[in-house]
Amino acid sequence: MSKTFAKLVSEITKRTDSRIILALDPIFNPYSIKSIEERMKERLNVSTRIKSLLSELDGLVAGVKIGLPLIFGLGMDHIEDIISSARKSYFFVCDPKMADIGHINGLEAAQIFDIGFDALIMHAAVGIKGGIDEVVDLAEEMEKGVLGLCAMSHPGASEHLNKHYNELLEIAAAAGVDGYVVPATYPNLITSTKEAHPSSIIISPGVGTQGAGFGSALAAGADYEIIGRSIAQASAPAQKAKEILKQVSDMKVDIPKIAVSLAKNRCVMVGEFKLTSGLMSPYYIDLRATPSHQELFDLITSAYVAELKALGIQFDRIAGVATAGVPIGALVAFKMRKPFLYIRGDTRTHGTKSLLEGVINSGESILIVDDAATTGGSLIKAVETIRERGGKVDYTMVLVDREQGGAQNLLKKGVKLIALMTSTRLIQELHAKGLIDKASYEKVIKYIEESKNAQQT
Ligand code: BMP
Repeated sequence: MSKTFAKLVSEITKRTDSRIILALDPIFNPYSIKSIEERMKERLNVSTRIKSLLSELDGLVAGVKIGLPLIFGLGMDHIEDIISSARKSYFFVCDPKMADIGHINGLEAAQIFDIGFDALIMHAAVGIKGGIDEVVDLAEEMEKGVLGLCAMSHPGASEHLNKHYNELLEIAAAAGVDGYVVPATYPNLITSTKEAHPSSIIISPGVGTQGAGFGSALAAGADYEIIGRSIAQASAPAQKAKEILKQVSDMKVDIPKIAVSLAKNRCVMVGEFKLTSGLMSPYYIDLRATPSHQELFDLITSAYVAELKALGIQFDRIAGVATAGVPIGALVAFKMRKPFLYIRGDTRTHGTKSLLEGVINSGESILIVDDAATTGGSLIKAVETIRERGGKVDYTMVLVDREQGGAQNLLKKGVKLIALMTSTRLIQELHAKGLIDKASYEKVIKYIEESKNAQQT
């Protein structure tokens, strides 16, 4: 772990307030030019253009990632020159996707670090002993960073590499890397990685040209989005970067801020609580009072909106589930300019005896909103009620997934659960902010893990 790299990254990010890492992969093949003299001139031209691009993007982008195409094309001397010309504005990550024996990795890493790169990316698949270890040791000695790659963004990554994600992540973590490259096209991997390694840096490629939405990886828990072609090949790169930053800031889901506000307003508590199911729990989440706390209510409902936009989910109406899901869903629907309806907690004994209040037209797609999911029982009841009335349900959404089988039970009904955070993440944030003590933290995490395991048996 390099404290210097982490400090550099955090200083630059604070100054720029940008979560973008620019991937510099210009379309450039000097070897198509036969004259060596002309080739050298072209290298100089490209290098000058890159320096001017970096000065144009100063303040809009936090880091720059340079991979093998540009290193091959320009040669390391030009790369060194580019880095030194923009040293104060960015952190520089080399992306050789290193995957050799330790000795060779070490030879490459020494050159990469010597010319000024702050960190490099390497495949976790080579393993620690005689693989990653030499690079991590060298990085520590030279105060540089190592980012482990355990999954990739392209579709073929799911054929083999991404199936082994958890094993590879364990290897990279045990090797002592500073962070991980986690694809934006597989957002669940980002969320689980952030949960397992909250203080590691997560950088995510795959947004923009490869299909994931700008801001989607950040919403899933990444620290940075790696963006290449969408910015570098835009006709006005700085303008494009500004547009992306605006889009990302509109979609910002500030989990730590929400967690703190929930605790301060006593919407999440640790202690001994009896749940609706009769089971005891060492923590309690109750969002019924959130409308009484204006700032928190606004923060939460905007987070639902931001996440829905980040995920690009399309629907016709929002249905809230009584009780807490009604005010939350109503405000989310209002903010998104969608019609709202709600599912009652009990059947009325008079009038229409309907569980559903509001309007659904047959075939419309309905997003169901609630505050938290435990086993998913009330959400499933809502799904069934809406389906009986001719509505289509593909998604349900909550602020907190208590990780007690809700997502799995809903999936059995063909419905996906979108959760802004898991209870593990919520408790981690509260512990990190000093709002719960170590003993309570450990007790709650143990309870969550045990109830997860109970679901699996
Ligand atoms: P673009 O935004 O133009 O698709 O660029 C993505 C960048 O991220 C490229 O430099 C690529 O090498 C890198 N990358 C990726 O796309 N997927 C991965 O899984 C890992 C990467 O490093």
